[in-house]
Amino acid sequence: MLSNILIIFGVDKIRMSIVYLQLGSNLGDRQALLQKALAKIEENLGALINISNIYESSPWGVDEQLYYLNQIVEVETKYTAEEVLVNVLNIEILLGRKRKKKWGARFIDIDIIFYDNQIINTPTLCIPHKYVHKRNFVLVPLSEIACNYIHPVYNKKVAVLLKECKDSGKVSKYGI
Ligand code: PH2
Ligand code: MG
Ligand code: MG
Repeated sequence: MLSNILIIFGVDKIRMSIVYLQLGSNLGDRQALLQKALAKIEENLGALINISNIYESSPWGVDEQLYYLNQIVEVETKYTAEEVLVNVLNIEILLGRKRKKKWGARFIDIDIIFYDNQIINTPTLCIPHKYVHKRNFVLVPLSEIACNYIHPVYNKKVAVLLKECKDSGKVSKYGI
């Protein structure tokens, strides 16, 4: 009875969170894989609030790999950060990802960049992503849709992190 009353007055409203995800692909039909990943994210996690352009980027931190396509998406979700992680790992598997070695070439990679303004450090989860501030291929698309977002560890806006980033990797809009 009490729970019915609470529902009528909207007290049961689910608290939604904002999560920024980074998509990357450097194998197969890269653009189609990003598109499929977006569809699965919307189906399994929640509404896509903002989607950056697709960028092509030189491989960061690895030698002799093909160029990546990268994109950032902002998602409104009812899931916790841990649940989002489980979900995106499942989507990666669904889209053909096989984990062989760290930073190996991949059909699809989906990384959690920010989750609200939370700082999480567990053996399985590091939020914000630990290399956000060091990677042009993340900061360039991210600054398109979240330039004023404040990185909760460095206390700096994404736009400032991009300006200060020393990464010399190439990042250019794809398909234009
Ligand atoms: N992902 C990596 C390693 N290097 N380089 C680019 N340009 N884009 C990526 O998505 C990427 C990378 C590990 O996840
Ligand atoms: Mg990654
Ligand atoms: Mg990953």
